[in-house]
Amino acid sequence: MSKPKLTYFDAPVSRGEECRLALHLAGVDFDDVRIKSADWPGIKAQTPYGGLPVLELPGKAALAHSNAILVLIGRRHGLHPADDFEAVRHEGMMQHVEDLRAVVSPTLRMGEAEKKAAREALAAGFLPAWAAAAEKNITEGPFFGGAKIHVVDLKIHMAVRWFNGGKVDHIPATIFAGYPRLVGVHDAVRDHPGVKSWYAKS
Ligand SMILES: N[C@@H](CCC(=O)N[C@@H](CS)C(=O)NCC(=O)O)C(=O)O
Repeated sequence: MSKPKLTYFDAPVSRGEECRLALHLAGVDFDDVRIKSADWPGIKAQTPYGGLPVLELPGKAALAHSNAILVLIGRRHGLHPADDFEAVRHEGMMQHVEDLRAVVSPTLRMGEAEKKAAREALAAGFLPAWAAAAEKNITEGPFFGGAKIHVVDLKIHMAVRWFNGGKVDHIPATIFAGYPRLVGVHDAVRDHPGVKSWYAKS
């Protein structure tokens, strides 16, 4: 292996896409390996913790867990704060996105009636509380830490994008509309030239 390799499912979403975006913004030439869901059972046991994404660097053991991967990319390429206090503030927000995924993802595997009830309950309680906490921690914008984009912003963007436009059944398309800083981070990432250039090529 001569260059970094990022392995994820064949979809432009979630933990894998935020790592792809980070590598792209960092200017890293990487192998973007996209696996088919049907191949996953044969690959799972070879990954460090049984999940994707996985980042492999030449000559090193495979790395896993999206936040750990993002922090490494961010530290090496100026996309994570050098100040240790501000870095942990960013990492706290990154964990907040993982908390959201941990609560919402199980509904993907539910039958229709159970899913509807679970998601309506999330829309009434957990999701507004999650958004309010995120909003409170975002500084003056447009990005989480101010004027500059960091890996945390990619993660926030991906989380908000998941719900935008009513893509998640039984969750209103406007679920985050009352949180202007949160929506502002999503929009600032969407409009960032480096992010646009990734979607122009993919
Ligand atoms: N904490 C891990 C979670 C990894 C994870 O659960 N990834 C999902 C895809 S987003 C996955 O691999 N699902 C298949 C499985 O768990 O078998 C991370 O942040 O990367």
